[in-house]
Amino acid sequence: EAHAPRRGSAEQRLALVRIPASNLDEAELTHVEREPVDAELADEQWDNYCAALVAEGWRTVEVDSAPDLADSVFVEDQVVLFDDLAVITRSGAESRRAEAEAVERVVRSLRGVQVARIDEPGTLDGGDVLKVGRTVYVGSSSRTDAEGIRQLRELLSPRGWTVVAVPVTRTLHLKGAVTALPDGTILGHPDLLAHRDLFPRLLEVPEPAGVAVVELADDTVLMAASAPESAAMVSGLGYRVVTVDISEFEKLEGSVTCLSVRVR
Ligand code: CIR
Repeated sequence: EAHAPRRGSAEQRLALVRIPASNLDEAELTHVEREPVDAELADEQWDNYCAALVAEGWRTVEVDSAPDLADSVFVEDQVVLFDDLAVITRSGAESRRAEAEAVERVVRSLRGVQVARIDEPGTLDGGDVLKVGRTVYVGSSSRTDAEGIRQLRELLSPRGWTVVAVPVTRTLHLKGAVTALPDGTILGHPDLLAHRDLFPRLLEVPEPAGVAVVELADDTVLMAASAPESAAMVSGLGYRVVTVDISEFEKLEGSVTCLSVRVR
């Protein structure tokens, strides 16, 4: 249970995380071939990921472990925050639906957070949701369907967000193809992105893994060690770039974004 200061106050920089499951090596795979996962290394990389958040001034809040839910470490897919509204998702992969319950419990313990849900039959994964200013890009993917997008739009339109749906065909999730820098510049990779014209101010990064950045502060982002040229490019734009090695999670189609949910 976490007790956060009032929302909007400067101290509240919480990140939800969830320790890797014992059967992590059974995680869902869609676009990549299965490779052996080193469970011990995965745990170490997860610890380092959490330590990097803490070092940058975030407080990590652990969702109760789910030893049998292989993909539970990818907590980002289960909930998305829009100001004071937390939207609990309904996973596109049936094997992942049971992850939501414990995530919802933690979110409900956060002060000042209102909870809504994507309901059956809609599906939506947090990995398909990219917020840039008051625009919410939502991937229409193998995980997020039209009904999920419709429900999200219905929740967000009255709250002053614009939901822009983006067909996703080449990656599992939208955020496998694009994320954004703190200044709103979209980072994308030409091989992964099918509809670049939907995005204003798009910068192409040299490596596929380089599209994923987590905003840690106005001037700081977190990136994967597997994308050194992209990290150098972002660093050249005047950002501090913190890198973490997440090789074991990348084998399972995870990226830096999906290992936490940032609550501001
Ligand atoms: C899955 O297929 O659901 C997981 N193996 C990977 C989820 C990655 N999530 C994300 O990028 N948001």
